[in-house]
Amino acid sequence: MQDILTAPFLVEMVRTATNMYNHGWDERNGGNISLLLGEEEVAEYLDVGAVIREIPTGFEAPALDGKYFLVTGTGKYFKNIQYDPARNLGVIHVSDGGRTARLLWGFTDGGSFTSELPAHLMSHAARLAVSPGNRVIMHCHPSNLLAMTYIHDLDSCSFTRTLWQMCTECIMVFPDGVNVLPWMLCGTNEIGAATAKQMESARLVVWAQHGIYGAGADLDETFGLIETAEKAAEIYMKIAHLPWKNTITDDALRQLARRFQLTPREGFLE
Ligand code: 2HA
Ligand code: ZN
Repeated sequence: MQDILTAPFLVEMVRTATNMYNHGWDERNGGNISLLLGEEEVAEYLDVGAVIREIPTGFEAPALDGKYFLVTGTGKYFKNIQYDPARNLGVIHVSDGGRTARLLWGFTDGGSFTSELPAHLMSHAARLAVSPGNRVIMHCHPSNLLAMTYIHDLDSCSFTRTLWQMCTECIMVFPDGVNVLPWMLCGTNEIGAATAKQMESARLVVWAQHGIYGAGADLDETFGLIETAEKAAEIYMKIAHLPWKNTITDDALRQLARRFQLTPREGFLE
């Protein structure tokens, strides 16, 4: 059996969490990540039958029964993941129709998976249904996206159009746009179900006055998705209070879509 600390998925997780912390997206214990792993991949590093503990999830996720995830821990600081991955991360095997998480590795201080596991697992199920290559759900608190939810209309169409107008790359990176949820109590099955519902039509879901969820095929892609949306929000926050002389018009956005053969979210352009 190889040392899991050398596994490419673990190395990439540590690098990504560190990078997110360095971007200021994950203060204190803010943020959480889950990465879907293949059984063969896990079996190279762990005995999949050796269960350390069983942790009840408090919800059902039948579509994910039998699946393995590398997840961040509840109350753990992204800042510290790089110094002690085994304490701050865990590998879980979802069983019992999603009701139980079998801990196979990690959370060495007796800890548990992220408090946002419902939103993560329900979002994985929603994204896998529309995009079978999806592996990552990522949540964090980027300042400009958060700031924008205090001053911008929370309608998903209008929020998306503003982001698309803030830099030319945006419509290419997230042609499906962003969906916005109003403020809701976090850590609950309710916000999990609401997030998963929004994940059916977009890979980015903003939680007003809280943060953002992103979904993607790998950690790099998902990081890049959030990075691009946050960059657009940063530009918006720099100019929102100034008179605008120019913008990227809907016609320009359509030209981009044609040139790069993308289908912008239906009904989001006028
Ligand atoms: O505690 O970000 O949403 C981690 C969070 C909760
Ligand atoms: Zn959060």
